[in-house]
Amino acid sequence: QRIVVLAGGIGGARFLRGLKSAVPDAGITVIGNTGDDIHLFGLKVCPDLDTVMYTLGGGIHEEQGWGRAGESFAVKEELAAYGVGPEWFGLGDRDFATHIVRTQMLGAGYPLSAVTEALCERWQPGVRLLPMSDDRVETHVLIDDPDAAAGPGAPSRKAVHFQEYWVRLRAGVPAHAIIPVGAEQAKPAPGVLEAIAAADVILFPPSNPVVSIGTVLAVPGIREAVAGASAPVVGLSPIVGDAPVRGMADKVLAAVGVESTAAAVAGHYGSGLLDGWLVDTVDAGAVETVEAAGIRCRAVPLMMTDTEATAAMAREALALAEEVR
Ligand code: GDP
Ligand code: FO1
Ligand code: CA
Repeated sequence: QRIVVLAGGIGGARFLRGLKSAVPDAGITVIGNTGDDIHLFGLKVCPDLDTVMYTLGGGIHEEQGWGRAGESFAVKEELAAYGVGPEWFGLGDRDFATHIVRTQMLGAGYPLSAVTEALCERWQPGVRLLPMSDDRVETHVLIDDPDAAAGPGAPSRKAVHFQEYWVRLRAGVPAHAIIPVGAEQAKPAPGVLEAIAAADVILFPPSNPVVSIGTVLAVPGIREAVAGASAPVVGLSPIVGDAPVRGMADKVLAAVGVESTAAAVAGHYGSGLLDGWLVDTVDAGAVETVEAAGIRCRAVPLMMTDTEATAAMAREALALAEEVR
């Protein structure tokens, strides 16, 4: 069975661990979000690809959900002693090695897809991990400019990198727009469209619908390929009880005018994209609304408390895919 999963970081990675456990013999291709990528200290950091790679490869910091287990921060402290920031982004010593290898290979001319494959040689995630694109795409967020000069005609807003909005500002200021800079010119990475076309099932894990899955879909050709695929497309809601299970997805949903409910997120993807949608049992009341929108919907437990609970979610998603096939 060939399964394609569009994934962000933590929500995607944890779901994938359950999916692998549920169907150990499946061929899983992950199309990872690279809109969160950031250049720091001359190094290219790919948070969502690394979160998937470390989680499935056994190197993740489990409680935190991102970064390496057993991490130390000597390099960060030394950089700070030179007054070199940003101090708000926590790159650990072990993690730094990944970014050094990646940046060195990119500098030697390898595309990100080849570099990711090389990094996965070590981690053996047990899935084929593809970046959505080899081209640079960087999500920026339009916020109010606190330093804006007053007066008519003066610019009052500015765009900041997604990580600055998410990590430094903790999504605590209003976001007026989410812009995947470079997406329009980006091409899907080699293998992405082929995997979607050849898939038996396409899954949207409970990843952020705007800045994770939304960014993958913003690469021209990917949304069209998913919508046109012969495989059923089934998603799992990251919103449970009208709030994100973790993180600040409600803030970026508001920025694109979508309510933080399981039904609204399904409607945001739409029946043009989704054939099936899973909501948590606490949101059973949403099933009717989603089905009225032309998307088959079931209410099942959606809390990824451990691998077995997550595997059960994956089995439910695959069962729903069979129903709508
Ligand atoms: P990020 O890139 O690290 O932010 O991770 P993703 O985009 O892949 O996933 C983030 C989303 O995962 C958040 O919006 C959470 O609501 C969702 N999430 C995290 N844990 C769970 C869970 O146990 N169940 C569900 N349904 N969603 C979850
Ligand atoms: N998230 C934080 O909240 N604070 C950090 O300092 C931080 C550092 C970091 C370093 C490497 C990495 O791969 C991820 C890191 N993250 C950090 C997580 C990451 O920025 C976010 O989870 C996602 O990109 C948000 O979708
Ligand atoms: Ca992310």
